[in-house]
Amino acid sequence: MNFVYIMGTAGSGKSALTSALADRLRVSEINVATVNLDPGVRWLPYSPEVDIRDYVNYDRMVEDYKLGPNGALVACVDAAVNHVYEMRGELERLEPDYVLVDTPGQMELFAYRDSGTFIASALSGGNFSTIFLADQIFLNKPSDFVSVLLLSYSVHVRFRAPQVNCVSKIDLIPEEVLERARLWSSDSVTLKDAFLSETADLKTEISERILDSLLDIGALGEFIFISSNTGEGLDDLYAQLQRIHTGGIDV
Ligand SMILES: Nc1nc2c(ncn2[C@@H]2O[C@H](COP(=O)(O)OP(=O)(O)OP(=O)(O)O)[C@@H](O)[C@H]2O)c(=O)[nH]1
Ligand SMILES: [Mg+2]
Repeated sequence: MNFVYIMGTAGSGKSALTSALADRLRVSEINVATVNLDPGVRWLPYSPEVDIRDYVNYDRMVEDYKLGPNGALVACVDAAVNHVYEMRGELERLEPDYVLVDTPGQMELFAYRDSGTFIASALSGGNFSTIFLADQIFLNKPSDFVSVLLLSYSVHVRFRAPQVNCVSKIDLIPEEVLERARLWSSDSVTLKDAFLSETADLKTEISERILDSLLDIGALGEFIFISSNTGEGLDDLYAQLQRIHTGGIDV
């Protein structure tokens, strides 16, 4: 079982990608299972084989402990730690090649808390990669794109797993914006020039050092531009996952 954790900014399209990527893998006759780890979600665009909502009850957390919306989500994810081996048992019975895991909307809930990294590791038995998904709105300015690098790198630091960075919803943006973003993501000199000309009036020196460090450590990596609505980029994403998990060979 190869696990892929789909993380990213709120509303970036994680659930839509879980659904679209599962469909794409099934076209290639790959046995896929999907997992929902968002305890608070009301509706999903797919039917998860394993669902955290079968193990923890968000509404009851709110009522019983008088918690706010985020406090209840935190409590649910913490409580789910006790059920991780039951969830794994459910998956083992299905014997999937790939398990796509949809994570909670509030990224920090899962990515920046120990219960999240514990669940990721225990559920997968350590065999997992991460997808970091950022909404296309982060392509408007170079500084927005740099903030995506910071966020995606922070996820990588937490999980220390092979990671694929993606920008979602590219069906919503004009071709020239997409082309400019492809350039930023593939050519660090272009990105740095664009970033410095935008931020000339801000704390440029600090920002430049941060960006230099990110580029030095390879945080730019490879970006895949996708749309779950049109399917664009999903072949590239699938190929990248195959390279990570099976050395490029079909499972
Ligand atoms: N146009 C377009 N809309 C998309 C795409 N992917 C997702 N959306 C829309 O974006 C909204 C959020 O999508 P979700 O899949 O729920 O995003 P999410 O990251 O799971 O959201 P949270 O779990 O609440 O953080 C929905 O209205 C989706 O229909 C896409 O590729 N193109
Ligand atoms: Mg979601």
